[in-house]
Amino acid sequence: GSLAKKLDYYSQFQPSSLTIQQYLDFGRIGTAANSYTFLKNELLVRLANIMQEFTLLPPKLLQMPSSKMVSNWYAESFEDLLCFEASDASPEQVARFNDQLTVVLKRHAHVVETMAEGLIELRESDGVDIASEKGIQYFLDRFYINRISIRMLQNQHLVVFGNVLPESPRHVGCIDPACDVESVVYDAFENARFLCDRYYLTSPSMKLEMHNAVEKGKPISIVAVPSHLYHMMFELFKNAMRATVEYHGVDDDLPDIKVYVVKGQEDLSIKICDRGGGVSRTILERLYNYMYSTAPPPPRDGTQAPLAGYGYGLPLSRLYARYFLGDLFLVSMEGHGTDACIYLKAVPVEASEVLPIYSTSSRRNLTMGPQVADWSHHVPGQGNRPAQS
Ligand code: W6P
Repeated sequence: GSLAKKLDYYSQFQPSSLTIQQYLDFGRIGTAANSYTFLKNELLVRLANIMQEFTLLPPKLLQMPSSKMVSNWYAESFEDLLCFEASDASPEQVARFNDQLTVVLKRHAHVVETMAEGLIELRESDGVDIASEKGIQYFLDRFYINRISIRMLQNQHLVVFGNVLPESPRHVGCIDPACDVESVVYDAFENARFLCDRYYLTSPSMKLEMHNAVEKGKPISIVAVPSHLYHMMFELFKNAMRATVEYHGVDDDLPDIKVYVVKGQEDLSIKICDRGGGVSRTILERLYNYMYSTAPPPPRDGTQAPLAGYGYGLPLSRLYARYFLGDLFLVSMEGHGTDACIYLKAVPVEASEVLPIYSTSSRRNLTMGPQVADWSHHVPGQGNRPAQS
């Protein structure tokens, strides 16, 4: 139909990735009309690119009711925004567009939970083979970073040109041009500690060291989306606290969680070190795995949910870091503890959006069947198998 034609059309274009500096400049000197003209096209491009990839998911997953629901939300939003394709940038159209964006944001509010239900449905219906699992992992990383980017564009427009209020007068949309890293760290720590105390009746303390290697002795501030940084820190603190309390026991003195924040010429680096006994590399790998980490939601019957459920917190935190060309790593020593590192671009013109592009190589990554091993090693329980062609 005509929707499929439009999808084909818009998915031919690559998304235009913006730097955090461009978001900032546009929020300061841009006009509602310009923002509208850019957005109505860019949102269709970003939606179309990921909708094409959606169709390449394993058929079994696509048939699940939850996946169908999510896919329908994307189709509805794509259609809703297509209505503005040919219209001018008059104040009336811009106002209508803003109302539409609000509807779209709300429609997609529970995409992550709903996709997770799809994975549970899939796992319960039958086992998932390794190839589909790899495809799903590859897809979800791209799908969620695409979603982060679309919500960023919409939020930014609605705060700057619509009637959504900014967090503070300093904010430009959801960007803080002078984000005070120390206060975000304390805020995340205190809130994680509150949950930890409530659950275990104890919690470790934090020792924080700040080092500004660029402007010596000055507080560390960067241009950033504070909610993204908070999300990552809160997640890492919950995990570090859980490991610490569970490893040492609620009756023992708990070793501090050590945090280092360093601002260099290029990178803002944050390291969170716990002495919670660490995890093996086998388990560490699983912490980022959507399929492994998909547990039924915590009980809503008054029994307390665990502090850190290893839900999607870690894989999503890594996507928040990667979104503007940063990254997140976990380094663990089984028997000792874990270091979590976040890197963010310290220079706003270098912090550019990382966006998935629909292409032949993404198609290949999603649809390739199981590959024959090209490294030999012993797989426990399988013995030595005859070589495959
Ligand atoms: C652990 C496992 C983990 C994940 C993320 C952050 C910290 C930690 N500590 O033992």
